[in-house]
Amino acid sequence: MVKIIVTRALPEIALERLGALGEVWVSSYPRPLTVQELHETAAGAAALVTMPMDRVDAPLLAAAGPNLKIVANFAVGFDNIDVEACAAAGVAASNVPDTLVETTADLAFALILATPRRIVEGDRLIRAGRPWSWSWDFMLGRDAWGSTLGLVGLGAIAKAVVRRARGFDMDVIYWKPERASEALEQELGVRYVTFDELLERSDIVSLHCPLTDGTKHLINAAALAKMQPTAFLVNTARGAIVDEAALVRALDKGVIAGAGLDVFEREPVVHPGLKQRANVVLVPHLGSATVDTRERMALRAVANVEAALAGRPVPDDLRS
Ligand code: 8YV
Repeated sequence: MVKIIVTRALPEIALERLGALGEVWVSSYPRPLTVQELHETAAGAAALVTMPMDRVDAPLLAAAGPNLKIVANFAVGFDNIDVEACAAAGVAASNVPDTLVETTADLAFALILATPRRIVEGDRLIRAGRPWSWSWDFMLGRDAWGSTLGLVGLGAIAKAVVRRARGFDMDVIYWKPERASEALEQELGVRYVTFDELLERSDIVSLHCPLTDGTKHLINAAALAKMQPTAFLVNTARGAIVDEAALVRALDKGVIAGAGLDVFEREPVVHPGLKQRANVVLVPHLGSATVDTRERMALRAVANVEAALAGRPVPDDLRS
């Protein structure tokens, strides 16, 4: 019987399907496996179902050994996977595209609304039992409707955000290294701008790019300084795209007006300077966290494992 390792619990429906393929070991730890645990449990495995916090690199592939056919990541982002090392080892590497687009766009939009409208801050005020009464200038925020929304990236999630932005009469501008086709820009009703223009013009900057060597700390002190003091930053992509220390300094100095963050540089650790600020909305990486979406993601990861173990082409193989 082949050995299948699942590094963190998954929906039962997915585990049942994996059970039909081989002997399944599922981590019961309420935390990611340590590197040592990951390497030890992977030994002899034919398939690894990994989470975004698991580092999949040459040492892990070596520790797993020659039986390994696939590393199936339970996430669309795959910055945790050294795809070249997988290719060199003849191991398929897959993600779960198309499974969480709308759900993550919902969360991004929730932050796009909640941050400028101070919704979480208001909730905290009431729960803390602090006195309040309506007055014309009580807890004024900024309009999200009709604002200029700047998207970094124009992938599937960004496009789903654009569709939502239409209903809020937003002017959507975007930047990514390679400009999209004119036809797509027209269809979506978005305008291409330079990175600097995006920072300068946006009322809300929302990040929708993968984490790569090129995007690590893309939003650094210099980038933040180009944003308007009334502007907000929203990140539902990956924490390390933002230099968190620089963001805290920018918030302290009023360089920008606030931030809505679903992802962090050193999850689950969150910079203490962010936790202290009322104008920051913090969400514990819930972008894809709905019942239906997590099931869909798990079943998609299982489908990749099924294909690899049957010797069929892996639908979401990331190797080019
Ligand atoms: C979570 C994500 O990481 O798919 C991704 O890349 O960031 C999220 O969906 C995933 O749900 C695992 O917790």
